[in-house]
Amino acid sequence: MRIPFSPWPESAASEYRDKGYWTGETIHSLLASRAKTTPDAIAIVCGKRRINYAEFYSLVNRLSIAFAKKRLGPKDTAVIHLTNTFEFYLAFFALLKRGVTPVLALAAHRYSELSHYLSQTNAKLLISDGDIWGKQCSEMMQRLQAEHSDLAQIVMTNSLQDMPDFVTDFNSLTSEDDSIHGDLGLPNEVAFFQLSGGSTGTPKLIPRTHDDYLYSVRESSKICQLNEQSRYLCALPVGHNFSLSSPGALGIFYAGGTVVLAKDPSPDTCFSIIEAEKINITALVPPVAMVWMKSAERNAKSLASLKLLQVGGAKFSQEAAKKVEPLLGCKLQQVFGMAEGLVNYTRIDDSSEIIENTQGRPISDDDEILVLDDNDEPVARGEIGHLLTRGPYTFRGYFQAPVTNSKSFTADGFYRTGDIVRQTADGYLIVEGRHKDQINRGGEKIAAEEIENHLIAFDGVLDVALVAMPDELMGEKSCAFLIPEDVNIPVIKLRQFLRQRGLADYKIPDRFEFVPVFPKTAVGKVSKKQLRLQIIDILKGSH
Ligand code: J2J
Repeated sequence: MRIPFSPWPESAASEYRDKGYWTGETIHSLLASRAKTTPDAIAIVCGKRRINYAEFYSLVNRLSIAFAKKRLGPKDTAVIHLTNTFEFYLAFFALLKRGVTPVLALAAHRYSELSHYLSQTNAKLLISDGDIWGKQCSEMMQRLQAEHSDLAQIVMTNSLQDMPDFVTDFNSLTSEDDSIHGDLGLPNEVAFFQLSGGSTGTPKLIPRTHDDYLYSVRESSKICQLNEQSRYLCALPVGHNFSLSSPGALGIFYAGGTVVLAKDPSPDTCFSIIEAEKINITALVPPVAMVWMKSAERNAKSLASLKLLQVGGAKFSQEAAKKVEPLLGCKLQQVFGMAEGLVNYTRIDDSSEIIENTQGRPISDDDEILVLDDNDEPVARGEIGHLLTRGPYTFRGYFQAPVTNSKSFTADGFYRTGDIVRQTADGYLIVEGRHKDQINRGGEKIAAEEIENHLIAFDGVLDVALVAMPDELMGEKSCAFLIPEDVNIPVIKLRQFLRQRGLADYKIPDRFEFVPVFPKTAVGKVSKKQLRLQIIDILKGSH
C-alpha cells in the first residue's frame, strides 16, 4: 500500500470487480481516452482560455514530468489549494498520473486548515494561488514552509514578485517536453484525499481510490444523461465532491463534454456565462439556487439553454424546489451526497412529486442503506432514523484516525453518516436532520469542535459551545455561546482572534452569545439542543 487506507474486505472487493464496478482503470485514464477519441472537442473554458482534450492531456503530461523532475512520486502527497481555474484540473490529473496523492483543499481555507493537511499527510508540495493570499502571500508561504519540514516545494498560480526561492511559478512547469508518458497511478490504491465536513476537532481526510471514485463518476455521468454536448458550469468550489464527481467536472470529461468555470456562483457572474457558453447543466447549493430564482425573474432569457439544475449540499425546501422549473425554466435534480462516498440523485424522469419531496436514491443497487434507531435497531420503512451505508464507493476509514473510525463505523463496515433520514417505500431518502455536531452553513460544513477548540484558547473564555441557528437564506448559520470569565468580550476581538489564527472565513461564528452557564442534559453534558432552542427564542425576540 503506497498510502495507508482501510481497504474493503476481499469478498466485497472481488464482488465489485466481478460486477464491473471496479474496472482496474485510473481516474486520469478517462482523460487519456478522451484525448484519443475527441482530441479537438473543448474540455475546459476558463475566462478567455479554451482548452481542447488533446491540449489538456498534453499539459497534464508536461506538468507530470515537471513533478517528476521535482522528485515527486508514489507515496508522496501534495495539497492543492486553488480557486476555480483550469490549473486545478491540470494539477489534479498530473499528480494522479505521477502517483502523487493530492489533498483537495478549498480555496476558502487558510493557514489553519492548510497546516492541518500539510502535517497530517507530510505533504512535500503545496499548489496555491497568489490571488488568495494577496499581499500576505510571501510571508505566509515562508511560514508554512518553515513549520512543515517535508514541504520542500510550493507552486503558485498568479504569483507575485519577491517570492522565496522554493516557490515556482505554475506556468513555468507546463513548458516541459511531453514525449515521455510515464504513468504511475495504481487503480486499487488511494488516488487522492477528499475532505470531510467533519464533526471533530481536527479536519479529517477521506482516502478515495481510483477504482471506487471512477465508478461513482461513470454512474453519475449516466444518471445525469451526460454526452459530448453537455456544457457544465462549475460555479461551486472546483475541488468539492459535488462539483468534481456528482457528476461534476470528472463526469463531464468522461462524457466528452465541456466544463466552463465561474469564479463565483453569483447571478452577476454566472448568467452571462450561461448565455454566452450555452450552458445546459450546473450544480448549486440551496441558498445560491434561491438567489438565482430571485434574479431570474428579470433575466429569464439568459438562462434559455439551461436544461438541468442540480441542487444539493444542504436541504432544499419543498417550496423552493417547486419554483425551480417555473422560474428558471429547467428541470431540478436533488443531490444528497457526501465526500465519504454515498451519493443520491432524483432521476431525470422521476415524477415532480419525487423530485420536489425527496433527496433522491443511491447511485448503485449495491449501495446498502440502513436506517437505525438510537440502539442500532432498524426502524420501520418510512420512519425516521440514523442513516448508515456501505457500498462500492463508500470509504472504510478516515486517514490515520483510529478513534474517530471506531465511532464512525459499525463492526461490519457500515459508515455512520450522522444524517437523520426517512426512506420511502421505493427507496428514496428524505433528509430530516442531523445527529453529527456540525453546522451546515448553506452547504459549507463547520465542525463545532474545531471552532470551539479555537475559541477556548481566547483569554477570558471559560467555556464555549457552537450551535446552528436558523437563517432564512443560508438554512443555518453558526452561533457561539460563550461563558466569559468575568465581563463580556467585544465580539470584534473574538472575530479578529479567529482570523489571526488563520481560520477560513465561513467558519467564523455569525453570532456570539454570552451566558453564565450552559443548560445540561440528564447525563450532565452541555445540551446543544437547549442552546439551539435558546437562540431561536432570542432571534424571535429580536424581530
Ligand atoms: C440535505 N443535506 C445534504 C441534501 C448533502 C453531492 C452533493 C453534496 C455533497 C456534499 C457531495 C444534502 N440535503 N441534498 O459530496 O457528492 C449534507 C449531509 C451530508 C453532508 C455531506 C456530493 N446534500 N447534505 O454536500 O461532504 O449532512 O458533501 O452528510 O460536503 O452534507 O457534505 P459534503
